Amino acid sequence: MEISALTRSVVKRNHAIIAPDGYINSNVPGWTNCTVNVIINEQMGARLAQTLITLRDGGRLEGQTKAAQIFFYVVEGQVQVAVDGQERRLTQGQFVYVPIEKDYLFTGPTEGTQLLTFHKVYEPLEGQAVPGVHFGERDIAKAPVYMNDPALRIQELLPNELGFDMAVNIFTYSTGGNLPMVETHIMEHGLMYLEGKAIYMLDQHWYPVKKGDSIWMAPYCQQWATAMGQEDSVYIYYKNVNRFPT
Ligand code: UGY
Ligand code: MN
Repeated sequence: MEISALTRSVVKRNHAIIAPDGYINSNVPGWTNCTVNVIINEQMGARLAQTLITLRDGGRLEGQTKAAQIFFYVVEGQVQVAVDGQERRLTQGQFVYVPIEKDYLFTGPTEGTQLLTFHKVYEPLEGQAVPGVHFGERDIAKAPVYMNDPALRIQELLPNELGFDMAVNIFTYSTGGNLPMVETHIMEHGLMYLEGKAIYMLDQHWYPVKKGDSIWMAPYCQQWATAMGQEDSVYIYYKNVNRFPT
């Protein structure tokens, strides 16, 4: 029998593991017929927000980005999207990046469609155009080997251009793959595991994690990870990039 006083979730000063067992729903104006779990946001000290939206039949997300850009990724199911005059049906593994000050509308989801979002207040850069709407999809063929280790592959989902101040990448660890070093860096991360299992080290604490779990890493939170089990271990992650270290 499970004991309800236990969870794998932890929330610390410079990192958090958020497992789905502790989710409590939020209401977001304009987002209807859905449940919204705000997994990461400024209340925990973060400079990004990360949510998981689960849409029911008839679910609808209508709104306008303001100071913050929003990246929407289809974790499961499918949904119709209209952004800035462009319409598409997005299916599992596809995404849309909605820049600042754009209207968006998501309709007609299949029951249980799940969207993961990353939100960041946009920092303009003199001489660089503000990015436009961007569609794309997960594709292992577009994921080069990382640091000469064939067990590690990273796909960059957004263009690697100075106009973008956020990156969203998919990191695939095959069996036996691990980060080649403990990373210590100024960039912040939000992530969600899409597949498999792993052991993550955060600020010298060790955590077992699996599909559906999310992690927040503040700047300079030391990090290392290794895949566990027979399946690939895969996560999608946010990173702030391309701006001066003020
Ligand atoms: O891009 C990164 O910093 C990445 N290698 N970090 C991580 O996966 N924890
Ligand atoms: Mn990192």
